[in-house]
Amino acid sequence: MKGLGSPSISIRRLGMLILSLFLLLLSGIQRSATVQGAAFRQGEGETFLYLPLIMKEFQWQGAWIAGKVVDARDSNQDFEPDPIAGAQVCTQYQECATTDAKGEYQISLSDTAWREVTASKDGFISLTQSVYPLANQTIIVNFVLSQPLTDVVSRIVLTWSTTKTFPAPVPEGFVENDLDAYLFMEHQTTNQVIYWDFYVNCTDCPSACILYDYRDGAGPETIDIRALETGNPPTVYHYAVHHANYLYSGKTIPSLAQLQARVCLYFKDANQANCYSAPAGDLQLWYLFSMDQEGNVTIMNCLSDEPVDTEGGQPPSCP
Ligand SMILES: [Ca+2]
Ligand SMILES: [Ca+2]
Repeated sequence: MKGLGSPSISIRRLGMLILSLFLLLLSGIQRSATVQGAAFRQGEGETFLYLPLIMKEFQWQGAWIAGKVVDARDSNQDFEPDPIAGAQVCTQYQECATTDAKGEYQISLSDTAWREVTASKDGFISLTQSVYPLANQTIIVNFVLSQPLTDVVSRIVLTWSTTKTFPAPVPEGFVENDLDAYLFMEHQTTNQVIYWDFYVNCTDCPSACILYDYRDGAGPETIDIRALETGNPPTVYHYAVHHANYLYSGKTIPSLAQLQARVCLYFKDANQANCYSAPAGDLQLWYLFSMDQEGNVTIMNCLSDEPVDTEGGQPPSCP
């Protein structure tokens, strides 16, 4: 049926107008109410619009971002990162908190809009992370800060998230968040691999060492390349992150990306960090970069399922 004067068309238009107004209203009250169900029914010559509906009570109690700010180094060599007191942690809206003696902070928010959170402290390189706060919940955002490198060629800091954002339950008996940092040093007399089971003391180590290993939690696992090796054939460095129990669990535990695995790279005399997040995908090894003996870095940033060769020190490759 055509024609502007058609009564049934006008009623439908009226219905659509009411629906539009309702949706507009709904978008405005989304934060404070949950609305279920809306339905149309067309009778003889008439259109009924059934508006809703069930309004669930919602009590806004607040939203928080909290966490810990630590130093990437282990100055007192207790195999724990040193807390940083007096660091400023601020969102892009200047909602700020200062860390206490344990390096801990908490910011109270007035809404759940997306936040960029920056941690800074004099003498350290600032870092920023993005987060979606949740109503009536505390989202954990930890920071591992490094000073600009003066006596170390490169510092590689692996972290992951303690906030469980993956929907499926983790099967009993599996540690779902044990990530391990690996540094392969290729083409020496024999290849060498620095990792959790080859835990060299940084004071004694001339070229590279791992500062921490965390079996679960959120890291950090920090590897320092203290001096570039010389010699022929030249050394090639390769850095990768292994999801220790992923294959073992039949890939039923969350992936590297779901654990929000993140690596920040620091280089000597640079006053900023380059940070990378693990690519999405159901593979166990994240090969992030290689570096030659001159310090030239090639970002690989791929996932693979190859096993970690700690015996022969064969470095990873992209599929
Ligand atoms: Ca320490
Ligand atoms: Ca680990």
